[in-house]
Amino acid sequence: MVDMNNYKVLKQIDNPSRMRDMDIKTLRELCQDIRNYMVDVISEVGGHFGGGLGTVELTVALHKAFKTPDDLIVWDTGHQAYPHKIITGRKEQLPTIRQLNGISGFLKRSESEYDTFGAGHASTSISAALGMAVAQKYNNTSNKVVAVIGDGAMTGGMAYEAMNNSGVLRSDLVVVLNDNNMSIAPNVWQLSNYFTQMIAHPDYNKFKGYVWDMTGKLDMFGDRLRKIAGRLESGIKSVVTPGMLFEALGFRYFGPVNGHNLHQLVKLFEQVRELSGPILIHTITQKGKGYAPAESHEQRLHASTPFDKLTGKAFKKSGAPPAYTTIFGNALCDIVEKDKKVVGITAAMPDGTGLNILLEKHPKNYIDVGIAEEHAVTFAAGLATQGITPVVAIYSTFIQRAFDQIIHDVALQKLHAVFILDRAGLVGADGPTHHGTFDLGFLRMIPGMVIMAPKDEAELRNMVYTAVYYKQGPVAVRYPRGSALGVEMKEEFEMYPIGKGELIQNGEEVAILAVGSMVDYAEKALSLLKEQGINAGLYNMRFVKPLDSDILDQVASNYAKIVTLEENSIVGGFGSAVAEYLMDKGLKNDLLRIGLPDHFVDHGTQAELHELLKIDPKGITERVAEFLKKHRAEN
Ligand SMILES: Cc1ncc(C[n+]2csc(CCOP(=O)(O)OP(=O)(O)O)c2C)c(N)n1
Repeated sequence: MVDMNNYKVLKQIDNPSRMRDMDIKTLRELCQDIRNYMVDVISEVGGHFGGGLGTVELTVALHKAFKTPDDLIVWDTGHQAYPHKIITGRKEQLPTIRQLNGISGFLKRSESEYDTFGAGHASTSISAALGMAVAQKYNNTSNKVVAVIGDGAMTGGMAYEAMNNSGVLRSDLVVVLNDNNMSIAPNVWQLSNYFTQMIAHPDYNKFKGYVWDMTGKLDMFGDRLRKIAGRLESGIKSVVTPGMLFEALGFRYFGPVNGHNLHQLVKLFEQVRELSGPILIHTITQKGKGYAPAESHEQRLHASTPFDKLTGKAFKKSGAPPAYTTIFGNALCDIVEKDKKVVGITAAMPDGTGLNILLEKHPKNYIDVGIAEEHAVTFAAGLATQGITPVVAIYSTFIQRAFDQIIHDVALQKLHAVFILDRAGLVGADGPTHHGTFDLGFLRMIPGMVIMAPKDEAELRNMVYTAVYYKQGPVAVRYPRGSALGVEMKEEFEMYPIGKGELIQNGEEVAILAVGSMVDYAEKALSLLKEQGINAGLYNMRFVKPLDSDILDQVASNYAKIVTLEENSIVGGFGSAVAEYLMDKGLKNDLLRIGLPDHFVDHGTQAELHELLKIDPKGITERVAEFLKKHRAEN
């Protein structure tokens, strides 16, 4: 375990106020301590990493120049806020990050007064910060508000909606654009090409000092240069500043500035703190800064399980079956191999979704739209109108953003789009912002939607195929994060009949109807129940919509008691669908719905959370046995 005495300056920092008396030299040492501490701890416990290494100077400079916690810093997404956590009273808890009962990997208002706004999903910071800035007026206060947003998060439409509104409202708001030219994967931000061109422009280079000074009316270059700059203002600025777009939206633009130059950042932030109106500071940073393996790593070590400090290589569990993500990626590649009218779409997550495999093998059939889930879905709808089959691979939690697009742009027009929802269910360490626990509920209510959930990787492969060739409307396939079960795979695809499940085992008295990841747990629970003399039946439902009415009718007549099992919120999910079915038909079977509770679930490993929530085989067994006992007593 790491010893805090190894970090001479950091060990003195319990909150940012102590830092405000320190000179730049000591603060530079603090930055080095923060980097070392992050590498030492995260290499042992895992977590988000590259983003935070890139924001060390930004974080220190912001907390030095702004009077936090009265001044409010809003971090976008939150994965880059580890340095912020470290200097705002949570350094001792860093080794617990993302673990059960430990601190969160993202921002959380309940965790610290310095976490002004919860985050985890991208592109929210400017909207939230603008709300806080406007609130100052109603509260008769004048605390400053700063949003820090990455270039990746800037690909999300909400950031532009918020900037547009900021320009109109003209509240005092500082936006720091943390531009490292990376999302998780290389960023697909068209504006960064624009910036690069602008910055490379010879006129811009010649005059950037003047322009930089003049646009912000700062003291840095003295009066004389400012006069010259003033004369050049309209000419040069309109031609060559990278900030033209932001200025058109009503922001005063400063930059680009080196986001690792602590001295310059502190001065700039101190001066900007005294200005009013919307301001945008464009900082150039390097993801993974200061840690060689991250600097040279393709994805800048965005996040990692525990890793070797020297090489940056993750310690991998050997022998685990392939991840569901990989099974999907390979299945789609096999389909695209033969059918070039099928196109994979990702919202900035090629590796996370398995579409990196498609990118490598069939780059023409791969499209990354940026962190823009809403756009991804309507864009897919457009493709579908022209006979292309879009396969939109977005995590369950992130597709929440595109709810209306699925209804209005896809389902209402009966367009055939395939939604591949990885990370459905509890995702583990990323916690409540990332658990995929609502998709069955919010998709099930949409007319014409088909929803499948595979019990294992062989079914996933066939479901991807079934979804692609269903052709009659929107289809979703949802599956969990992590390794598959290791079952035997066939190369040829099988088309599943829509709305048909399968019998796994006949039983007496009680039948368990399970979907997706829960089928495996149910099979294990059957053996445990057997030990207690309970002989339960089991069905793998495969489809949450349409439900298999044949199975439901049979089960309702053959079993007095029915248990539904899903890794989704119990509210409105699969169990609710079964309850509605039984009620509508006037069937009076006793029903137990097992799923995720109606509250947000914290972080922890998937196994810990399953156990805690009693949806692991042991918990399921206990709940089924209790249910039988209770109803036997009642009858
Ligand atoms: C709505 C949404 N989609 C996808 C993600 C997954 N995600 C987390 S961080 C990230 C990249 C963010 O890039 P950037 O804002 O540039 O920050 P950096 O890591 O480069 O500092 C993505 C795509 C997310 N958090 N939220």
